Amino acid sequence: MSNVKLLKFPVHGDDRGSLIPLDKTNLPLKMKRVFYMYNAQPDVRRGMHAHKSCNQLLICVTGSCRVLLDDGQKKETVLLDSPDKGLYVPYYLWREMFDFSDGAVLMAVADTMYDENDYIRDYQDFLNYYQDMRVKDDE
Ligand code: T46
Repeated sequence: MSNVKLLKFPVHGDDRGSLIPLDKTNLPLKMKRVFYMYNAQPDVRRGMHAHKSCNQLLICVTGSCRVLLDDGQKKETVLLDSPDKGLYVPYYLWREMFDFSDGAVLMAVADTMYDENDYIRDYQDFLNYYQDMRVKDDE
């Protein structure tokens, strides 16, 4: 799907364990905010929205979960099951996170501050809002 990136971060490991640094050399966005989701039940679906401007990098730092991405025409599901995998999700994609493993922690790095007005939480509104973008893509 266009502009979605599945990144693999270099791991610094030794006999003490592993470490992954995230900074401006490997982040695909300018970080303004970090949040993380945990205690999600296996049958729960989170997300279910798109954004108007907020790009994000999603990393399942513990456990695993799946992320469904939808551009209004195509859908794609990505498994995040390792802390060295980062999924870059541009603002205009509908996203749903599900299939959380026991103890999963999903971290998001975002390039905007939190603003509820940036969310499109209704699927039909999402299709309408980005309709012009899809028409241009088809041309
Ligand atoms: C996204 C996916 C991947 C805040 O007060 N500040 C924040 O920075 C965030 C992210 C949320 N909240 C509040 C708003 C809600 O009352 O926390 C509550 C749960 O947020 P929400 O229902 O939006 O959570 P998710 O898991 O459905 O979505 C989140 C992000 O909100 C969203 O930007 O793309 O993770």
